[in-house]
Amino acid sequence: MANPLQSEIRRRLIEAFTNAGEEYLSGQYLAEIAGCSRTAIWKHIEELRKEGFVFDAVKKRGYKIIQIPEKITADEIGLGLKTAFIGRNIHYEEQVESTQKIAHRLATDGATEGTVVVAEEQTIGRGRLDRKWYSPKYSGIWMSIILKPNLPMHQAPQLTLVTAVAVVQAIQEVTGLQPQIKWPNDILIEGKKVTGILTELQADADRINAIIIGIGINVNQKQEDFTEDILQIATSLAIESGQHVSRAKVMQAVFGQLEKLYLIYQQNGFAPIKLLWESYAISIGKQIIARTITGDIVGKAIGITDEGVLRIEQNDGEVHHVYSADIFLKD
Ligand code: BTX
Repeated sequence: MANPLQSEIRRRLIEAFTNAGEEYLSGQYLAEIAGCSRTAIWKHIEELRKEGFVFDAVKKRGYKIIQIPEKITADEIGLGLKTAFIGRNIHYEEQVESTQKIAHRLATDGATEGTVVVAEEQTIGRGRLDRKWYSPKYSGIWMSIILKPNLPMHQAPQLTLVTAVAVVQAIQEVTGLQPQIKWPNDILIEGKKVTGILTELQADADRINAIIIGIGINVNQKQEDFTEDILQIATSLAIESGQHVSRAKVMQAVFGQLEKLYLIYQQNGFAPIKLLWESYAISIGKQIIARTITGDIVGKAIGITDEGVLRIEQNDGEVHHVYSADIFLKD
């Protein structure tokens, strides 16, 4: 169904079902709004069924979508999406090495701001410092969002914090859970990691061409799905909420929250984001160990600077600024 006419019919169908809510739509009506025959509508509905959409079809009333597929499809993400640009252009793949890699290529080729690369599975999903990010099939959200902000390079790390706030709010919105942030990029529930964020830059000289924000969210894994090495430190939204969670809904919520915060950030700067970030931060006010590449810094996390840099006060009162580290809470 690659040709543009077919895609347009499909887009109109999805839009009609989005607007219809609980109502049934007749084949005749769908044919009219999509500008094709009823037979063509029927074929499109069969295609959607094959992709996992479940329709209720009632004689003389028409069709209603009652279940959306386990797979994430670009159409499913489009169904009900309210953003202006984030997630409007979805590049979907079944299996990739890393969505970051594809997003970098698309950004170089001129992809528009807000383009998202999403995959059902990553074989070489990566974290910071080339660490591994487990990204098993169909159970999480593995995606990279391309942003093109007009920012000096040193402010780019702030976008990791903007994203962390957006993900916390999206998880709250969809599941009612109350995640917390561990500086700079971990999102935890009950002390266990549910999300990692990896921000990468494309820049020449002092100009940012694009920022690629990689977000990995554990959604429907069960406890036994985690490998031995992360069993004790990882969790998923399903484990914490006790129910299956729609990945598409979480993605839509992330797009919505991120777009809102990104616009606030561009108009009003980092100050309002900083306040929100600190309200969700787990480590502020606590004794921590910051493991940096040059050694450990031990002290009290007293906040972040306007650049998003962590401030740690040592026992002798000296305040350190930490740009990159892994944080451990001292109990
Ligand atoms: P990080 O370096 O802070 O975290 C990596 C560490 O987290 C690993 O060393 C491991 O201990 C633990 N870990 C690995 N996989 C998981 C998991 N699924 N759940 C919980 N803990 C885990 C975090 O880096 C940044 C992760 C970004 C992932 C996204 S997914 C889409 C995009 N593509 C890609 O390759 N990376 C990003």
